[in-house]
Amino acid sequence: MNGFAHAVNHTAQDQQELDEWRDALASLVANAGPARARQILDLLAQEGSASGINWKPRHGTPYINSISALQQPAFPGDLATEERLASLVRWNALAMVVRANQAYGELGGHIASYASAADLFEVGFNHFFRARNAQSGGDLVFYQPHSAPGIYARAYLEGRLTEQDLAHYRQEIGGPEDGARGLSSYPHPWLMPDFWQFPTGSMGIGPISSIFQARFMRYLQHRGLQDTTERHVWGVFGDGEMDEPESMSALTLAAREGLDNLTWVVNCNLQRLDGPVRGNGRIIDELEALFGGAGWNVIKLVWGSDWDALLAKDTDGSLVETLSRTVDGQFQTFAAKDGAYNRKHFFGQSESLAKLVEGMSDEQIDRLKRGGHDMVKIHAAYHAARRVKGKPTVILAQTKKGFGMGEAGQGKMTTHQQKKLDREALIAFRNRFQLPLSDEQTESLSFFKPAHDSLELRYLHQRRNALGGYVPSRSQVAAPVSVPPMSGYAGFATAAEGKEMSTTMAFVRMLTNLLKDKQLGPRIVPIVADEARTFGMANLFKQIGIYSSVGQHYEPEDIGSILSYREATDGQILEEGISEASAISSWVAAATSYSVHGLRMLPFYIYYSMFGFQRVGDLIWAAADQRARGFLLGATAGRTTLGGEGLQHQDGSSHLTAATVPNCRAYDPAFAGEFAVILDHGMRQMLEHDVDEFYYVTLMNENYPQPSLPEGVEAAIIKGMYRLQGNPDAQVRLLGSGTLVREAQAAAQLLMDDWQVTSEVYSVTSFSELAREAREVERWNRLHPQQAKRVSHLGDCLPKGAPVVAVSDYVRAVPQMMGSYLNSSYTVLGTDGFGRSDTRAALRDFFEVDRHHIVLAALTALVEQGRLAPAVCQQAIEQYGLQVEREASWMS
Ligand SMILES: Cc1ncc(C[n+]2csc(CCOP(=O)(O)OP(=O)(O)O)c2C)c(N)n1
Repeated sequence: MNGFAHAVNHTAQDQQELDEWRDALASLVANAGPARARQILDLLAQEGSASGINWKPRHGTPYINSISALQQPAFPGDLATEERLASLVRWNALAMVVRANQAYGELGGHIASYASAADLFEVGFNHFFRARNAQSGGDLVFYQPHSAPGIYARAYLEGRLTEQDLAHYRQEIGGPEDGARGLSSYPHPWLMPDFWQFPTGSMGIGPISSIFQARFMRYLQHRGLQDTTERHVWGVFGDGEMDEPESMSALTLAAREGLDNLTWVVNCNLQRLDGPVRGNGRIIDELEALFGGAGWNVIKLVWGSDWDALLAKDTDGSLVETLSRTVDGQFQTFAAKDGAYNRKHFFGQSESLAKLVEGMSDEQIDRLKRGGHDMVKIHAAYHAARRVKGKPTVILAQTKKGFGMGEAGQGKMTTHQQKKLDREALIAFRNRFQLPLSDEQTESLSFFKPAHDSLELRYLHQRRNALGGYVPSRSQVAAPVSVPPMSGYAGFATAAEGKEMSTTMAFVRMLTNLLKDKQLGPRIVPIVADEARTFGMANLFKQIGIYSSVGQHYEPEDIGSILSYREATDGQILEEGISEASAISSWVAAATSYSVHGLRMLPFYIYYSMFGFQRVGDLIWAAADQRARGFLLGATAGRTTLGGEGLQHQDGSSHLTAATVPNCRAYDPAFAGEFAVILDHGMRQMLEHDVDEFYYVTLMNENYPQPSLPEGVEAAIIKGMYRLQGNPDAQVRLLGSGTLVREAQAAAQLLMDDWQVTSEVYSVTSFSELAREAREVERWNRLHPQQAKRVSHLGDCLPKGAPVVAVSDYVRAVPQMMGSYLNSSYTVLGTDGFGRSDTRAALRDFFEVDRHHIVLAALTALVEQGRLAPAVCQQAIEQYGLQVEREASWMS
């Protein structure tokens, strides 16, 4: 019985007509089957809109389960044992959080989220989540982050974590000191590299990542690199988490790509941190419409088995109708209150409702389960999801936040942050889940694990064996891929002999060459967010094709051209459209393939540098956590080099942010030859030497003559700087990075020609790498006062002596990060302030990073050292026509 039928006011005659139509549908389904019924409904829908009736189907169904009791398969497990196991996991998870907070109040942690998700996870662990092993690649599972205590508690029962480990939850520093593992607050592969695969702690990142992992499995399949047909991606996320733009932004892509290898379970406990997710509405309805509209298969898992009997008795539809108009804020209150309250305030709303529960005790009403707490219903939903073809599935599972925490937390506004339970609440929890614990064990929060040969543990291991092993588990075994010699693909750059090109052009040429390498070529994954043409990569469209799961169903407009837009199922380029969040998620999927699929891939994501760390910085941070390996190429880089594009496009800060990511190696090369060295080094580190780091390199669109690489500078380029010209006895030392090296070189010439000052010029390829090593050396020297002092590369290049002037196309803070490690006078010029559109020359004058300002800075430093007369600076200002009363770039 459908509650919506009652929305129309009608007479008895109308009712009869409605009943006839409904009976006709029922007999159609019974006699001709659901497929025929769907066909006829489709036809009616078409007629309904075509004939001017102007009818559209609602994007919603009544507030009941999508899978009826009749459709659900028999539960294949031992329900009682699984429920006992779930209760134990619940207890150990709770004990872990409460114990940690009793010992150290500041550690934090969550109980209520896992309490709501426990059954959703347990059914997955016992029946669906397959592990990777020698025979199969296994499933990928994204865990709701604040459910981590439950995942640890299960690993404890499985014998993968010890009691000592649990006792060191959120004590990642103290744990190892006590001979235990410290357990991360949330899933962090960086901190628990053999356990967690995917970082999900920042809301929204898990959802979008799971889509692109599922998509990448298809990519590997279609390109013939790996058979991923049997593997599945599972994601358990929060209903509040669905608020994040990242959670929602790739839903249509998942449907378009037909990702039936993806299932999301949205834990709809109707609460987020502060309160209800949609107090005045219903999040499940909203998500049903949204996912359904995007093309997903939607399974609503709203009510547990006990409701089946009530719904069967609901002959006048009043139960369904009442459920379908009760808002979430009210459902939360019902969750927080006992059976007597629910009898009075929910079932007491009408006579027919009250009748439904007449024979039930308050206790029984209290125990009426929501769908996400009923293993049989959960199993039915997962089972159906795994059988759907051609689209991803979302299971909207209604649960109670803090389920089983009783008065202390279930459905309470404050339950998210509840981490302490008093004696009474603990005993109530023990009783509620029938835990085999004495009062004393309960009060002292003892962890509990049944005997090794107990029915429970034998069952648990047997289930995991059947599913191929234990999850979560992260591996890092993948055969190395050898990198071809640089001379082959980058000889044109290392021996450029003054040929004009931009570093972006040089990159594209190197990439094109590398793609032809038999071993490495197929492992390369070029990724763009609708900017391939901007970076001169259109030639690759035809050469290697753009990946499309369906090929190309149209004749491209430019079919005759050698640059023709070619989509193909085995296409290599991932063209993600105008979504940097999608593109970086795709990059992460490829950059973690060595671990997730045991197959080393090499992704190059090239994008407008401004739309990287600034726009999707948190996704990059998660990539770092996940030990991603690949290249991020910030193109059209440099606040004064991009020219006309202006304030929102000119990047002056990405190198500052990149420097804060510990395993990101960031470079700002000036010349194509320098870039070749960085590319070669990075590829060897990641593909041959198994180092968990990734590379961020800025590329520019300014054309200029490219010098050949001087001999023997490779190691220095990687360390961050090398001498381009001049001698160590010069009066001043000039450092430039990126395109502004050329301004430094021009300034050296002016210093000599106009002021007879000698200078030494360095190309700084990475201020952050120089600073990192100098920091390390400084620390070592401080901690080893009696040993011979170490010297950093920076110290080697720039010993105490002549003044140093540095210039970059980034904010001053970038070169300043190495300032405290220098023993000489240090002046920094940079591009602080908002960018704006103009010519490069005008911009470099405006930001005071051009040759004239470098000369003035060098002369000023020499004056301050008493080596030149003060009047020299004034002369320079006049000679070069420098504006002295203009506001600073960061003020205007
Ligand atoms: C990007 C981001 N913003 C905020 C948070 C803080 N935070 C952690 S959990 C949470 C509420 C989650 O609610 P929901 O997704 O509904 O999950 P529940 O705990 O209710 O199952 C918030 C706001 C975060 N982790 N990440």
